[in-house]
Amino acid sequence: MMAHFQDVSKQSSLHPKPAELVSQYGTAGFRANAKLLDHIMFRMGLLAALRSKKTKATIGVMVTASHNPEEDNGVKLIDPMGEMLLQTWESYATQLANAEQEDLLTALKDVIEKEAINMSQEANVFVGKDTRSSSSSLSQAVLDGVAALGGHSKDYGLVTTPQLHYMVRCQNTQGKYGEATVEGYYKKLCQAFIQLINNKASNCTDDQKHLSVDGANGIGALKVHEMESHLKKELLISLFNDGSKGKLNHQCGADFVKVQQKPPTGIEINPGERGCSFDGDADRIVYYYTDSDGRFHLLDGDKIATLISTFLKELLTQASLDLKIAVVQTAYANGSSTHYLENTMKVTVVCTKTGVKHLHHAAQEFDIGVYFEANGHGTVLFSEAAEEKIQQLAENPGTDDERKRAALLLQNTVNVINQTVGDAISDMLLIEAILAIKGMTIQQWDAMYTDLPNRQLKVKVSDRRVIDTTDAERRAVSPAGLQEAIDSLVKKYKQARSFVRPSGTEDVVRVYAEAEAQESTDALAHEVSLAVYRLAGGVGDEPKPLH
Ligand code: NG1
Ligand code: ZN
Repeated sequence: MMAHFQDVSKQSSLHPKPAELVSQYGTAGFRANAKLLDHIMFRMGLLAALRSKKTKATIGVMVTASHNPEEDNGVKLIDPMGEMLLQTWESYATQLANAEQEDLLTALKDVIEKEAINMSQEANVFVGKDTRSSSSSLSQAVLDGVAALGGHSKDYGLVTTPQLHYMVRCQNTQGKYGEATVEGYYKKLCQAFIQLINNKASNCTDDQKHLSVDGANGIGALKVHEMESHLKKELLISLFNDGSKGKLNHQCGADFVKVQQKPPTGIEINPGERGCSFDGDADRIVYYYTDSDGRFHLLDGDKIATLISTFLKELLTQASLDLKIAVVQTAYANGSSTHYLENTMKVTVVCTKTGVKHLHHAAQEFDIGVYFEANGHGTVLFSEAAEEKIQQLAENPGTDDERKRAALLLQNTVNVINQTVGDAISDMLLIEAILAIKGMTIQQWDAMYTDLPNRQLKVKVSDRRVIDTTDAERRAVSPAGLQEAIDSLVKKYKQARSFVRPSGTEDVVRVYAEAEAQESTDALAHEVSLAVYRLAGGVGDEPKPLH
């Protein structure tokens, strides 16, 4: 045991912490300029080894900063079932990351003691990285950290975030979830996709099978390309922003498209054709098309959740299966989507705080939990009991044809979905299958409900922690007077709603507004930004009106 700590001391001096740097394990792990992350990576290697010893299972470490600019990087840990790291361990992550060089061993021993970790237990860690130029040396730092505690690691190299989550779950279920290889991932998803597509409404023309994909110049592009041969020409993909020339996430990718509400650069797409954008680590997806008047239409995470839950609900009815389905959203969900889900579709809707872990946990409370952030991160969770019921029905020789067809469709839907985390590739395959089965165009999908105009803005303040929120972040409890100010601004407009919260991934306060018309939405977003600037310690220039 002492030998381990000697190794840690020796190795950690090769990954020194810049003095006085303070970092926090936020909404999606650590994220910062890549130059500030080497020590954190090493220490997350250490922490992953400890987490593995504690859980007696394989743990994942993904090196990525998702939709952030190329210069940034980040790291997140993956728990045994492919889920986000347990919340109590997030504070250990923060403690380890912030320990000054000479205090690292004390911080490490503190975790070991608090968690009563048996240090003679084996440790196994899977490591993956995105395509950022900094990712190679940073993932090496993670591997060094695992090795310093005598842990074993497997380096998956370039993979999407959800692929690494999938690997971890496969490994810890002894292959029950699938084979823990990239090939195994394509096989599982594509087989299910092909089986689903066999139920399509009519013979699809090549036009209907065609989809333009914006790979955000990131890892998703490489992986879509790798997967193509498994699709047996049932989906014809034109890949744009594949990383061969453009910069990662620059003027492209899911975050750009969602926030700017316009198509990415570098994509060619005719009016009416379907396009979609991944983010930098391929755990988010949004769809879009341009109509014959040249108007851009975005189908975000809310539209995706609506399409998927409608499909599942229809199948449950056809299969006469009594399973409780719910949709989990955040405050960023468009008000129209919530209204449609509750009043037209009559499904339960739950609102949680921003951050996938919150949505994931809420979704686990139901037989079938569909969760999506408006930005396109989401998936579907099936309880074990739900999966069993579906399987029994599919395999029961007494089941009549209609029920059997629905049960088989449900079974293949379960298999095409990555239940560990939101997955752009898996979501794309499911959406394409649903559209084909229902014989639905993207315009028809878009017409399920009409989004309220909405706007997201950022305000810089000197310390964003002065803003505290409640009610799933829909109301601010501090600083004094801010919520009252927002309330009176909202009252000025029809169908209006607005809220503010400190970002967990950027040093800004986010402002969200929606209202009856785009102009009033933009005015409201601006007025609320001003209120934040004035009441929460804004820095730099005062926010300017949008028009
Ligand atoms: P923050 O920066 O906390 O708003 C953003 C997204 C989250 C989530 C995380 C992690 C919005 C408004 N926020 O968090 O939904 O995806 O990044 O990537 O989209
Ligand atoms: Zn991402």
